[in-house]
Amino acid sequence: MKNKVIKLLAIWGVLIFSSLSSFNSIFAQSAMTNVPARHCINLNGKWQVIIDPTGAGDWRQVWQEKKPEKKTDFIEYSFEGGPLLNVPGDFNSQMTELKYFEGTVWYKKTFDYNLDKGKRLFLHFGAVNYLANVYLNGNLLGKHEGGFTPFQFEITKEVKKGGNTIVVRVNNQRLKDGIPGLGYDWFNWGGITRDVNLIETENSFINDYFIQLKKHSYNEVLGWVKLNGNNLYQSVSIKIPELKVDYKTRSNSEGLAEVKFTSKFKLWSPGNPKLYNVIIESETDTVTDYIGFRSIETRGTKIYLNGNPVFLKGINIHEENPLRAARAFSESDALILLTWAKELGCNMVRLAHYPHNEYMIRLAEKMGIMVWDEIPVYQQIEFSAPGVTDKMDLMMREMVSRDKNRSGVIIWSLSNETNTSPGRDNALITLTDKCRHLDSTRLITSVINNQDYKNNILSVVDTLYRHFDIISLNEYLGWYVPWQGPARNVKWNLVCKDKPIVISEFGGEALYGSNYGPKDEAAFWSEEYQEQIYKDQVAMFGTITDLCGVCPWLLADYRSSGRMHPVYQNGWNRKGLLSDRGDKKKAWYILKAYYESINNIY
Ligand code: GCB
Repeated sequence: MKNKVIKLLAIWGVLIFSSLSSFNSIFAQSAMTNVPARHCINLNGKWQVIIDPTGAGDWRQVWQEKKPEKKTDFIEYSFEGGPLLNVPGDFNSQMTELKYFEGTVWYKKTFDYNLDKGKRLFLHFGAVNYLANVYLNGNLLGKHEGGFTPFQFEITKEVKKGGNTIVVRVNNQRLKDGIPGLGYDWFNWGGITRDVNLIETENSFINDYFIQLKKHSYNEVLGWVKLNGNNLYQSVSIKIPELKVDYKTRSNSEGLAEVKFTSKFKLWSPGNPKLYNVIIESETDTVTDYIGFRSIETRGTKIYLNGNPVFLKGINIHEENPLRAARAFSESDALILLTWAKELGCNMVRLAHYPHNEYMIRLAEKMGIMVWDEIPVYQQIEFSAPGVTDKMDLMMREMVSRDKNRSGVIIWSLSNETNTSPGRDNALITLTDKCRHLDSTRLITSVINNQDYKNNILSVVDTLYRHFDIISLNEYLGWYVPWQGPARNVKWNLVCKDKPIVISEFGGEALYGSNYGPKDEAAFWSEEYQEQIYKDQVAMFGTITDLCGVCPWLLADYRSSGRMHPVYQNGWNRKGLLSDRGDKKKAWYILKAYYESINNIY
């Protein structure tokens, strides 16, 4: 068993390294786990910025911050006297000039520090969308690609006593070989969108750990602790005071310690979102977490939570607070979104289409809401472009690494609506296998939408789902695809009949307050039309035998520049059950009643 665990640990270590090194010469380090529990100095607040639509800052080398020495030194940039932006936060919603901006913004922040001898310092970003080049005191620390996952740099050697300057070149231009690629149906919020922290640690510290129930078990924890530093060979303990657990182990010469113990847990569930205070201790460091223990698995065509069949009453959510028309980033944003989800009767949220901020994940867990966590491998990804599969790999690792101790997270979703091709199949099958290696305890899926719908028969032609734990299907019957017969008579034709099915999207647009008018065209944007889609869909759900969950598109209207109808959309995707002001549309009540009618112990 010991060998097996060490092998698993080796997979984490080796694969993180190899995926990083293959597409970036100076790359960020993968972030340490559980940042909120560390000794952090927060760098949030006002940052000075230079807006750089032409990329002139690159050749002027603005990170060097040259200052004029004599009157005839004409240096054509300066952070001093320029605008300020809030961090965290997208830049588009903070200045009218930046509303549709997709390009470079340079950010600058100064800080004083006095690092005691023997301590280490890390600069940690919760997320920067999309490319970040990070400089400290005029020198490049490294780069990170990907807008929704954390990364860090160790700055122990670089940090100066007294004043230091961080400059970040943030670029949110769409890339053909980016993830997501050029086209996506959400707003491209750029900027330093999540918290920035300095994290001080001891020389040897607890870098990471995985403490979850072993697959299929309700009482056995199987995991590991990983130390970082000079002193890797240490005694390590896991304490759960409430359960009187005091498990002791030792790390090996690579700083890896196996964790394996049993206890009588009150299992986490939506009805009882029990979290335990867990103390992870080495000789040189202590990290405290709140961890839940639960089992999630499939057997045949059913999903089981803690051994009980569960129907996922889901809702899709974008990481956007519609009331501010801005990227969501705080615990209070998360509270608004998740309180709505609760009121709707949901027991799960699909955090579309990328990993949301950690407040959202942790609050959902606390509130008893299961989470579907996803990476932005979305629609037209260029699977064959050089480096793309490495980027997918890295994003999957960064998501799993951050959220793997959250019992609320039950699903890793690795893509949404990709077109069939051998390149795509290979890439997604490989990614699924790697994800399963990293974490065998959760369900893995990819969302597919390649269906044929003729004579009221819906045939799923994309059979990639054979490789996943659940079959996740998006269908827009009643909206993009007109009904071809009564909804309750739709026949579902699946090639693979031994897995649970979840409808991961359905819905239609409605402008709040728009009702059937004398003109026909108005019907398609009215609340009544959206309401009818929900009624028809609910009628159809009743006929799908292996249906284990539904997840409508989506909780609230959200910004999407491609939605250009000047009257009904005006830059918003209107498929929300709530308007951009939080008003409930008629369809809200249909879904709520449906969820209330489902006899589910969760
Ligand atoms: C989809 C996508 C989702 C879109 C939605 C829509 O299938 O997965 O991201 O925004 O349709 O509104 O059309």
